[in-house]
Amino acid sequence: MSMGFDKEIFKKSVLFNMKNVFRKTVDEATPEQMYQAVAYAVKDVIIDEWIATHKAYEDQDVKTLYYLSMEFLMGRALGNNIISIMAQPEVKEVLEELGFDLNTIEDQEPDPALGNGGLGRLAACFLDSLATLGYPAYGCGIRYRYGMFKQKIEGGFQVEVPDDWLKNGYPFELRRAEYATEVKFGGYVNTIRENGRERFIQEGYQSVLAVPYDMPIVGYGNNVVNTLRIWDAQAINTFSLDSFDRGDYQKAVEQENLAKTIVEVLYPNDNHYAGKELRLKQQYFFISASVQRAVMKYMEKHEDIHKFFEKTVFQLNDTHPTVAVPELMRILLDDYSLSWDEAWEITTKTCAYTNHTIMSEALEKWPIELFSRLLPRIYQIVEEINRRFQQKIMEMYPGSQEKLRKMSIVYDGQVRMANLAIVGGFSVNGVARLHTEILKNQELKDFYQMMPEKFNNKTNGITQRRFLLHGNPLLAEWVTRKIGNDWITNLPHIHRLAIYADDPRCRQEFMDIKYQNKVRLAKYIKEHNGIEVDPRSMFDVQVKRLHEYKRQLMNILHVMYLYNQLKDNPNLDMVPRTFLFGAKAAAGYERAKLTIKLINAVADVINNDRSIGGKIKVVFIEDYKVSNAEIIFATADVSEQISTASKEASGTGNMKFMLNGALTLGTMDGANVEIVEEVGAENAFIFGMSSDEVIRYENEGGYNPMEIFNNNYEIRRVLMQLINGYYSPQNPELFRDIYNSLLNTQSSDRADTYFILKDFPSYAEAQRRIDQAYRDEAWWAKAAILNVANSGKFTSDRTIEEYVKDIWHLEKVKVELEEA
Ligand code: GL4
Repeated sequence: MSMGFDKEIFKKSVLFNMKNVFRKTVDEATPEQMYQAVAYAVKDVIIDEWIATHKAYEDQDVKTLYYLSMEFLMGRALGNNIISIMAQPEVKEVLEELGFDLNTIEDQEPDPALGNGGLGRLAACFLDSLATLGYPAYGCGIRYRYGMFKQKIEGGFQVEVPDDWLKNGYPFELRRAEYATEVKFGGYVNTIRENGRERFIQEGYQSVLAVPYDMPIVGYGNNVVNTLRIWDAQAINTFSLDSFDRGDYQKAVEQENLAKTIVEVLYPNDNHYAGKELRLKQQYFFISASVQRAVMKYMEKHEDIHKFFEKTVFQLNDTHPTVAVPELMRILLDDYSLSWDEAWEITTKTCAYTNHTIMSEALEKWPIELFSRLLPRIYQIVEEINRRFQQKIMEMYPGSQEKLRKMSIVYDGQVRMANLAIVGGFSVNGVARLHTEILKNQELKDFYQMMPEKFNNKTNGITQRRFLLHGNPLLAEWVTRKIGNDWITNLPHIHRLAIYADDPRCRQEFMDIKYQNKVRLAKYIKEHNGIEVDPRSMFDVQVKRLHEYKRQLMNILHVMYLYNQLKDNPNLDMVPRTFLFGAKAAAGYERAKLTIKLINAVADVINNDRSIGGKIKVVFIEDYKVSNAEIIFATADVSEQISTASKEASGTGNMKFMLNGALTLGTMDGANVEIVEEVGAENAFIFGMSSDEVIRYENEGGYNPMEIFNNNYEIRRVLMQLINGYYSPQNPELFRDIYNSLLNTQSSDRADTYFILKDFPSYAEAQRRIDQAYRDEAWWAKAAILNVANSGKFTSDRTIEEYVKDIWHLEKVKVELEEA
């Protein structure tokens, strides 16, 4: 129990909020109202720590991290906040006394889903770790009116439903109108002479008012509360327009519309750039507001803008926030009248960039026409950054058009954001060892050769507080009973579990907990999808965004192949298995959506075939999101991490599965490499081509999937079933596009771009090894426990400590609460 937490005061606070917000007593309250009242009561506890934290930061004049990100996939806050203030047992009791169940109350909260997948969830894990470790940090992002769409499955197809997460108000957020900031778009740049210098001013622009909403990020048991600041857009009051523009009705209406649309919706693309103008507006909107505020905050307490970088660091979460580089330059040049060299030194000592993908379709490149029209002054600055950088290239590589072509920031009519991020900062990092090596030796080779000192690796991590302590309470209690509870803030200590891996009783306890968790998920699936699953079967799980490179298709093709074997031989000796899928496809990604339909079509046929004796079940879990992820990870026996080697920068789901005792079935890709290194190859199932082999085929050619099709009967049979109506009798042509993607060369693309057929035989073979291994219960339990025991490296606490040491250079702060 936390020192400051008083059960009776808390109870009164719940009753007070119920009355004050809903004019109700607890007996009349719905679970949703109870959730709100409890959330307000928890916020009330947090607020004092929040104030104390910011006072400590001010008193100690700390260096502050601004983690700039278009996405924060937070998941529900209530349960985690209760855990972080160490009041879970007491809150549970209070609720029981009032006639409510804590889990039911937690389930009332909408998932704030202001992110797509791994990249946004990583940002959320980082905020948790920063607060728990006591580092001064802000997350800065956008308060999307609609977050990630909700997924419904209708007739096997994905249907996107808007996510109206703010419908009932969000109790944990705080509107901070006093920090509202103006952001300007469009118009033109004028120069005036002032004290013998040229000054640049933007005129004829439209502007919006950025209004911040703050959410508390509660450190675990340490009184530290950091802030996630997400910006809302509001129309600028017509009366505050320039006198020239006053009464310009047209302009007022346009500004109103701009404000309305700018934060309307999160773009639902993962690892894909759509090039929409509104997206660039979103980027500049939250970056300009965040950077302006960071500078103002610094200047409140400091005299000398030249030392800005000593107290501030901006981490750019992928290239989406890269306009921070020219925006900071603009403020230093135009508002603080610094020289170019002074401004450049400050900017490049403040900004650092993380690369999260090598997928070429994710590379952000804005047409000059669009960029300069929307951000005229920013574009001027980018051009000048580019001019000076090209000069540097020419000094180092005289006459090399090749180097200019590859590294220029403005080139071929486009502004290349990755190049700008690399040039405008002091650090470039990848997110797993293999990924960073690929950046250095392939994708960003020229930059690495020119500025090797900037490059470094920071292997991703996840927070054990959400993905074990909150998500898997049975296992968390078991671990604590065995080894004590310091794994909660020091995950490597979980290695002490290793000795229990050899104890038959512990193995049994562990597998019993897995079973209980399967029962919990089975109940969820029954309630939400109406499908029965057998908790005694092996759970083989692939949950992540749907993307061709992640190869959900290979997984379902293998299920089809297994089913064929069972049909040939109904007595086939195999361990009963439930294949679970969960994935959202970007709304415009047709092939990904068709893959969802295929999974559901296969599920329909197999789940209704009594002749196979229930040996295979296939379940597509609707609306995969952080809150159901927590209960899915807890159930898994097999963790499917089967991306084409070199394509998955890191993956983080892989770590969440490992922490919950699933064995990895994976390629040597992303962080899988390091997972296998920690747990030992004998406790994982590795298959497929290496990234070197994949890259060699990509560069030199020589892969022909048709050869495999012609020579492998089993594969041919499965592929034919895609086009002969086996799974779509009403419309045999339905899956033609998937069939074509594997076999036919389309325009520029090689057939089977992601080497599904190439890796299929070794994948099927690894699946056979799993079937065999699972029969040895003792062995399996041991390997599962060893996965948990060796997951210590993959805490985001470790990742954050590495960022702090190598990039951010922050100091830990202690927050003491005054006695009430
Ligand atoms: C991603 C990568 O695809 C994923 O491998 C990685 O774990 C994650 C966080 O670093 O970033 N990049 C993009 S884009 N979306 C992701 O999830």
